[in-house]
Amino acid sequence: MIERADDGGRRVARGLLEMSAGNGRSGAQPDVDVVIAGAGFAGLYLLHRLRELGFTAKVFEAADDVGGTWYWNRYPGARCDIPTTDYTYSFDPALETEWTWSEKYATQPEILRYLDFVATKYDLRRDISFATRVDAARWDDDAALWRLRVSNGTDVTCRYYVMATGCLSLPKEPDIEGVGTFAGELYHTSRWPHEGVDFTGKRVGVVGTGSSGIQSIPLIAAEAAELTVFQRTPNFSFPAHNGAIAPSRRAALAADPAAYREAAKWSRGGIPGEPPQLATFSVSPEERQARYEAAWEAGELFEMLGVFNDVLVNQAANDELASFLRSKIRSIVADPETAEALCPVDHAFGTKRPCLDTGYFATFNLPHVRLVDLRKHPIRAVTPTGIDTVDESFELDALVLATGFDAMTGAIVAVDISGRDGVSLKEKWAQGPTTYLGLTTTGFPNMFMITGPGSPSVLSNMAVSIEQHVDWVADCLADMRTSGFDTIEPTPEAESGWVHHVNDCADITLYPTANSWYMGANVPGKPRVFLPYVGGVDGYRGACDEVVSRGYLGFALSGPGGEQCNDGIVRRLQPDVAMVLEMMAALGLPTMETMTPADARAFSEAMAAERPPGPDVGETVDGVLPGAGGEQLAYRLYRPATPGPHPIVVYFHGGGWLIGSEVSDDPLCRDLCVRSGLIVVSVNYRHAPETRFPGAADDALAAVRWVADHAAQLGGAPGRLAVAGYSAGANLAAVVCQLARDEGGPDIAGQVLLNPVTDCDFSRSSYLENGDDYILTTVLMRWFWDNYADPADRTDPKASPLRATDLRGLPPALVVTAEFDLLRDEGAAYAEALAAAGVAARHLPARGQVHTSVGMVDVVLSGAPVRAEMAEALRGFFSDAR
Ligand code: N01
Repeated sequence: MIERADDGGRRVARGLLEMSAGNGRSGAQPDVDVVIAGAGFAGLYLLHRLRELGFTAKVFEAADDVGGTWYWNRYPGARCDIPTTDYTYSFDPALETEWTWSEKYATQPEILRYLDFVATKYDLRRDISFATRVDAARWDDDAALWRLRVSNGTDVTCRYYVMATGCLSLPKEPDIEGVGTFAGELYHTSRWPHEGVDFTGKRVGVVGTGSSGIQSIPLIAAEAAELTVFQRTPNFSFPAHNGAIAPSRRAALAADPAAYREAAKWSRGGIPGEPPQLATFSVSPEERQARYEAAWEAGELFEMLGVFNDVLVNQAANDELASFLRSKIRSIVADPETAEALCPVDHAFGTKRPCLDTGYFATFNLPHVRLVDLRKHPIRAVTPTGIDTVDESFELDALVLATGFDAMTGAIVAVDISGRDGVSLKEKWAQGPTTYLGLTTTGFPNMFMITGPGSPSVLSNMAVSIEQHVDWVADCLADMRTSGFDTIEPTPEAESGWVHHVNDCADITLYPTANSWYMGANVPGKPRVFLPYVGGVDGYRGACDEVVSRGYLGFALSGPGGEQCNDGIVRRLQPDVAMVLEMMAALGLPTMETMTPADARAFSEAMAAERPPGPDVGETVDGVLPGAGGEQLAYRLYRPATPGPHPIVVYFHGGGWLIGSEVSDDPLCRDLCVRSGLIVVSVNYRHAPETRFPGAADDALAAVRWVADHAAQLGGAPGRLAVAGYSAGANLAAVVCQLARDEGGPDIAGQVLLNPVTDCDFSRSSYLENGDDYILTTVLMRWFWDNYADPADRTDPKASPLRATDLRGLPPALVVTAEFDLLRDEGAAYAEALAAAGVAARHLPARGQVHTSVGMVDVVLSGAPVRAEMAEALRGFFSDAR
């Protein structure tokens, strides 16, 4: 039964009100329940699952037999590069006992034999039409079914249409001039002749040095009389160390197969193992080197990608590993010029699919093997007799194109698919694919993709990801049948939320920096969007499961059983913010309002001691200045490394007027200083409850005046001053701007307010929505206010600047609000009120952030663009700033 959870999302459940005729349907019955395109790993398992569930299903497969990618890619050296113990079905324990893999990385023939064994064991072929393609698929809304045109001339109707067509199945169109004129033997690695090719005594050229090229080149070299490798982009590769299956892995699997498979399902990449904990520069250079060497010896992709936890997010960390890998290439390849040409330098390690090889680099030490660097010597054209580069002609008997695929979307849009209202999928995806969970796409009801764009797919162990998708689809169809639904379609909101999430995950990594097929960059004219989901197999499975447990969140369902739509977005927090919240929840930290102020301060300091320090600035200077009450207030000045004098930003820390000091937002102040190129002076102020309202506000004004008066002594530019602050500190910054306007200066050029407290009203929506779950809670905020100001004082504009009767003439402002912050709405209201009063005010909503996250420098990477805008705004207040 579909659980119809009430999650606060919009939900329409009409029960058994509308029978199929009432839905405007013709009541037509399809030929089969499900059509599956493709009989590879995905199509075979889906057929099996559907049969078990009692659905009728038909598979159409373009090839003459089962196998998918393993049917087509028969080039010499073709193997998987995920350990075969893991690159295997896990759905049937009996199957696992009946099949034993012979090597760490099985060959293509062995994997194809395995798929043949599976097809035979479950008698799958009787529902598969081979040598038959789905050419076109049209959704018939009246009949609520798909009408397919199939290459054998028949038309087929089905209720559900599933594309199990593979991520890397449509070869990229050869985009080398003259390739059709070549009179010798021409091969593409992914369309290799079944009878094999004998290169003995031949002059062979290979274009392409991705996984296919790197696997095949050593074996082609072993036969050919001459081999010329035409390389456009050198690739990172390291030895597969193929051989016997690692005893440790075999033992772990044998000890408890079910637990092993379960661990794979909840791992990052689909192979059991803990995510890396250590950062590259947290260990000594010697230990770093030792770990790199160990990963090199392990010969496993995920060992290298996860050798440290920051390889794919931190450029400096990536550079370090890339240098190690380049040093290995130089140590293997004898000719220094060839070695240099083989060293990848134009992309970060991992951002293009790295390769595992067997003797690839050493092949270039053979006397009959030559590398042509196409960056230096581009191909002019393929000729009937070989290849002409701009400066040389190569005579070839055979030419091998290892030039890759139109990845992830190519095979899907190769079918002429039209959905609701006749919209074609190709048109819908013209700017890049948009999906919900990589499984479905709005406007195309009852269509599913196995490992589609927006799912972990190619970044994971495909076998595990395929099983998860197949299980999700099969379970979904069974749930729908039980509940009387027969159409399912993702809502626009759910889809756009998922697209945001997929991009958010990619944007905090280095992946988008490379011209890779992950980005669609290998196919001329293909839109540049990051295609797979980088949030991990575990995180992804969690999201898919959650969608189901929340009553198919984000899907509209209908059928004889009525209609249902729990609209909503399954992942709304920025991925790194979610990670921080999970880690904090796991620590089970006490809440501050349960502590004394002294304990809360000590706790806060202890937490601050654990965070990354933030970037280096030119210098920091600690000093004191006189506060409003005669006490000395500590300050820390952050000076940029550039020559001054610079304008000055006076900054006020957060902490609910109770907690913190001039150094408590140290990483944020450093970051703002570096990004803006301005001096930042972070000033302490007297805290509540020892000093209640308006002590902090008076100190803030005194500090700003002192800094203005002493700008030259501080090395700053006199008369050029802005203010900034975070949370309660942003409240003080806003208040200071009002006081300076009304009480004789100084002149303030602008204000940047990060998640400001602007009002004492707790009834706004953001309090109701975000008051419990995101660190700054309603009870904590109440504790802050209670300690700071008497109820009668709280409406004073000096405490609640939003309540000022006149906001005209205030300095230009940037107000940042976090989406999941109870202060969000009062911040937005302040920006709006300022703008209404004629102030040049801009509101920057920080999507997916919480109150504390934007300031978490080097922890919450998704906060960086927000901080960049804050710095830009500060700089903009002094448009001629040096
Ligand atoms: O394709 P690729 P692939 N002129 O796109 C070059 C999986 N796989 O078939 O980088 C000159 O990686 C192109 O150069 P550039 C695996 O996920 C797995 O090798 O675009 N050169 C590149 O060097 C893999 O990533 C396994 O500058 C041209 C190469 O051709 C994915 O499939 C085995 C060119 C294409 O590399 C694709 O691998 C094989 C041109 N006009 C594949 N056009 C295993 O399991 C393209 N290139 C081990």
